[in-house]
Amino acid sequence: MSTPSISEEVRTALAGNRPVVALESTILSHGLPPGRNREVATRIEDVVRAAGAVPATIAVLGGVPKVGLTASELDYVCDPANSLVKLSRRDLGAAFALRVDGATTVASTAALAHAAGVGVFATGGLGGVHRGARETWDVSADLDVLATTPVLVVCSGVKSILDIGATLELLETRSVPVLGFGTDSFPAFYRRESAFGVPWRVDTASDAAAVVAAHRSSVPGSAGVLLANPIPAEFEMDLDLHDRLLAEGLERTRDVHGKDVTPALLEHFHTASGGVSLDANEALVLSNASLAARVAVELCR
Ligand code: PSU
Ligand code: MN
Repeated sequence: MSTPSISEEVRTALAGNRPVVALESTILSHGLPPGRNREVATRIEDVVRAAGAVPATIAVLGGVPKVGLTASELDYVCDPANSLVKLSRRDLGAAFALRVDGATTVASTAALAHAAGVGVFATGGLGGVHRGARETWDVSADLDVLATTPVLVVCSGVKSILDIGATLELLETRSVPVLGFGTDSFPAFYRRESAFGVPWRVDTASDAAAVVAAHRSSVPGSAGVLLANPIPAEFEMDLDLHDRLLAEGLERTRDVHGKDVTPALLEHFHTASGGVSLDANEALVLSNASLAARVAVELCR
């Protein structure tokens, strides 16, 4: 991996062993609509700072992997006119060599964060095993990267557009610890609970940090950890609306393939919910960013 270009602020924080939280850019370029994405980008960074950590949003600009974006770089990433390419980890070499502008997914953000020395990462939802994966083989590279990259990913579980049970089975197979934050149920993004439990529950940021530290230092061959934080209760989506959007979304995206599947499903939720899903998405990302920052602070103690 070519060494990422790390912003001055992030570099200084890392050198001083101060907390840093990595943030992905695909949620900005492909997960939220133009305009709203730029507002959310600022709010996420503000929330991380308020909790005492330095935000490091990650993207590839002109073929250069950037860790920590300036305000004008965030403008660039959020402007649909620049048509950023969605980059998973496998796309990074091509993006560097061909000098592409691209947004990083959980998989590529985690890889670049680790290369830069950042061990905590906040996002909205993790990619996972898609429904129908038995036929399509559609399993997000996010899972593979978590299994091989020593980064803590804080998210609100996975969307029910995915096969949540299969996603949890794969995380078990790949030895990725899954911690529920203040919950015994694995969260389903827009909903606080799914039909599935979590193997471990933690109720404080310091307990989460203690588990991450023990996992990293004492479990041979260990890699990433998933901390699943339910959406704030006041933003949880109504169950009937959720189920209707899900059924419609799956139906309408039946002919979509590859990396276009997840953005197409997200787009359907946002356009068909009259903004409810956008508010939910923003609320959960901010909550995850805040929690990630608190855990990063604890890890630096
Ligand atoms: N799930 C969400 N919101 C998102 C994504 C997933 O609820 O924005 C994005 C993330 O960047 C994630 C990527 O890493 O989609 C997964 O894409 P795929 O399923 O193509 O691996
Ligand atoms: Mn896929």
